[in-house]
Amino acid sequence: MRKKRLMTRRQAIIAGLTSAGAFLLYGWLKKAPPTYGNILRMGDGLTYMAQRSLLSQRALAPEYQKSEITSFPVTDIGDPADPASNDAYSKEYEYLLRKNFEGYTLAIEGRVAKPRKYSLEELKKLGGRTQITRHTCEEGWSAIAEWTGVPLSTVLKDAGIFPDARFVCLYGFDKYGESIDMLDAFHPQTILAHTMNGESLPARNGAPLRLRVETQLGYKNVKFLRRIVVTDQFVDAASDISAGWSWYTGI
Ligand SMILES: Nc1nc2c(c(=O)[nH]1)N[C@H]1C(S)=C(S)[C@@H](COP(=O)(O)O)O[C@H]1N2
Ligand SMILES: [Mo]
Repeated sequence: MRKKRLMTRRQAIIAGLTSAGAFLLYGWLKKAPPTYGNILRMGDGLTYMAQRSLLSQRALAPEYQKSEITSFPVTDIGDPADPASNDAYSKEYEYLLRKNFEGYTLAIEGRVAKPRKYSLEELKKLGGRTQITRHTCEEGWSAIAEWTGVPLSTVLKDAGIFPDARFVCLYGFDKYGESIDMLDAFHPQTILAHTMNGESLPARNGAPLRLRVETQLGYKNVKFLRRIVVTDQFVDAASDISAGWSWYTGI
């Protein structure tokens, strides 16, 4: 009688360990970054898995006081107000900039029930969030600014994303693109910013609309937004301008 009970307990422990192993393996697979398997993007593995395991998925990036706001260096690939400075700036952007973005729209398409275009006014009516955060560029500088914009989650919900949606690709008027996963897209500090330090976004900081994704390094913050595409599978939206950096670099 006693022996039988012991056996049962041992079996239970073995069964428990086996399923714990399976669970861990499953957990690991779920934390593998979407670039998994791409040799050039191997560095994503460590950061993605470590961050996704260690941090609460809702952890907020630090927010600062108005007195801590700093200036932003001019580090861009050219001045969008002077499209001749770089052919990445399209004629379309040049035209909109000259008209002070009258008639500008942001397109949202892909895995959404209502693909559509939003004017800036329509976006602003959806709601807003203001945050003073630190932008950290992978090239080694950082700067603090106050950003106001509409949460990306609000826009995604308004467009009616399908349950199979997994990634959000964001494209600028220049030849720049990035994709983020749904955790970053639905992060409360992930906003489409139209206002910087209380004034409409200056051209060089991404007018009329830029992404602020405070959980990621600088280059994920796509400026001059023109189009958002929701996908059900991983799309490495990085262009030749941004492709040199890891897909995922959580901070
Ligand atoms: N469309 C677009 N977005 C972009 C870039 C770009 O060249 N084009 N550069 C990225 C990089 S590397 C950084 S550090 C920030 C710089 O933002 P800032 O110009 O407001 O300082 O924008 C990011 N977003
Ligand atoms: Mo950057």
